[in-house]
Amino acid sequence: MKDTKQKWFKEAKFGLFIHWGLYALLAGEYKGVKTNQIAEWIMNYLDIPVEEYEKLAGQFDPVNFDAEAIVKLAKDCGMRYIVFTSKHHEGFAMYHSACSPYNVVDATPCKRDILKELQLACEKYDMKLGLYYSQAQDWHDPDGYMAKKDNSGKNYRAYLDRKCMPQLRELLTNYGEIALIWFDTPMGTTPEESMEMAKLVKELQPNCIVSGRIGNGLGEYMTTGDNFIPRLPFEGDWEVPATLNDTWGFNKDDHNWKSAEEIIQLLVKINSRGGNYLLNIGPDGTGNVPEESVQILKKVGAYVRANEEAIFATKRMPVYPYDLTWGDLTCKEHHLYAHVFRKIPRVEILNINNQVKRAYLVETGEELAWKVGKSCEGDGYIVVELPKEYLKKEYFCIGIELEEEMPNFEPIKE
Ligand code: JFZ
Repeated sequence: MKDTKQKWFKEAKFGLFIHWGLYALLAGEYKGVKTNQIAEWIMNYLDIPVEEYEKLAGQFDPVNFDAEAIVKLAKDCGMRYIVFTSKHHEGFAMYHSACSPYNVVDATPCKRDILKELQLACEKYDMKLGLYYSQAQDWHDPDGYMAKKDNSGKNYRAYLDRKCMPQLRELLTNYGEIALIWFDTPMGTTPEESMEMAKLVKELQPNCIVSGRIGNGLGEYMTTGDNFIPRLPFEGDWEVPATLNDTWGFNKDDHNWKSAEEIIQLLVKINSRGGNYLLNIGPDGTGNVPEESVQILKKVGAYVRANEEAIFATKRMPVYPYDLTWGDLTCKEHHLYAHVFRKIPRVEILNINNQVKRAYLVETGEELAWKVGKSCEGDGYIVVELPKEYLKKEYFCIGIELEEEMPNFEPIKE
C-alpha cells in the first residue's frame, strides 16, 4: 500500500494537469499529416527529426498564456493542486534552465519563464504546484530514451548527469515549494537510478511527493492509466490522470469532449474508491485554454464547490457492496454522502447498519425526511425521501449524518 505521508494529497481529491510544450504549436498536424495519437507524441509518431522539431521553439510566443487565469480556473473548479509539464518527452524545458539552452527563455522569442509565472500565480491563490518531469524519455538529448525506437548505443548515464539530474535540482531549487514531482515512463531506468532521483528530490524538498511512475516501485502513490478507475475501493494513496477529450497536448481536431456530468460522475466514483482525480487541459500554441475545456470545468466547478464537504477530505468507502444505479456514495467520519445523478423519488441505501441523525441537501442544508429499517433478512437500510421538485435538478448531493463513525456495511450479528 502506498502512503505519501502528505495530508494535503490525501484530502485534495481533485487537481488540474496541464500539458503544454512545443507540440501545442503543431496541434496534432505536421506538414499536412495528422497524428491520430496523443498530440504531445507527434514528434515520435511522425518521426520529426530533432533539427526540424527544435525550430518550433523559434515560433513559441504564447501571447494568450495567462498563468493567473489558469490558476483561478482551477481554484474556481474546486481543484486543490496543479501539475504542470516542466519538461515532456520532447525534451523542451518550459522554464529557464541553465543546463540546456533548449528552454522557453533562451530558445524562444517570448523569453518568458512560464514555470515562474505559474509558481507566482499558485502562491497568490494558495494552490499547490506539482511538476511533471519526463525523466527517462528525452527525444532531444541524443542519450535520452525514446519509446518505440532503437535505444541501443545510448549513454543514458551521460544524459542523466548532464540533463535530468541537474534539471531536477534546478526545478526543486528555483521555484519555491514543489508539492510533487510527476515522473513518467521510466523505461530502462534501473532501480539504482530511480533511487538516485528520489533521493535528490527528498534531499532538496523532503515534503515533495514522488509519483508512482518514477519506476521500480519507488513511488509514493499509485497512478492508474488514463481514465482507468479501480473497480473496488483501493487502499492507500492513488490518482487517476485523465483527459477531457482524447489527448493531453492540444490537438485542434479532437472535439471528443466528455460532458461536465460525466466528469462529475467520474470524480465522485474515484473519490468513493479513495483516489484523486487529476484532470487535464492542453493550452494551444498561443497559450489559450480551449474554450470547451473552460466551459466543462466551470460547470464541474459549480457542483464541486456547492458540495465541497462531500468531496474534499472524504475517505475511501470501507466496502463497496453493490453497484448503485442512481449515483455514488462518498463518506467521512460521521457522514455518508449520496451523489444523485438520476431521477429518483428517494435514495435507498441497503445493507447498511448505521443509525441516522439527520439527512439534508448538501448545497442548501435543507432538512429531508428519512427513516431506517430492517429487511426481512435482518439487514439495515436507510431511506431518504426526496422532494418532488428535485426531479428537476440535473444532479445533487444528499448528506446523511450518522450516529457512529463511517458507514457500516457489515452484516448484522444478532
Ligand atoms: C504518459 C505520457 O506518455 C503521455 O504523453 C502523458 O503525459 C500521460 C499523462 O503519461 O502516458 C502514459 C503512461 C503510462 C500509462 C498511460 C499513459 N499507463 O501506465 O497506463
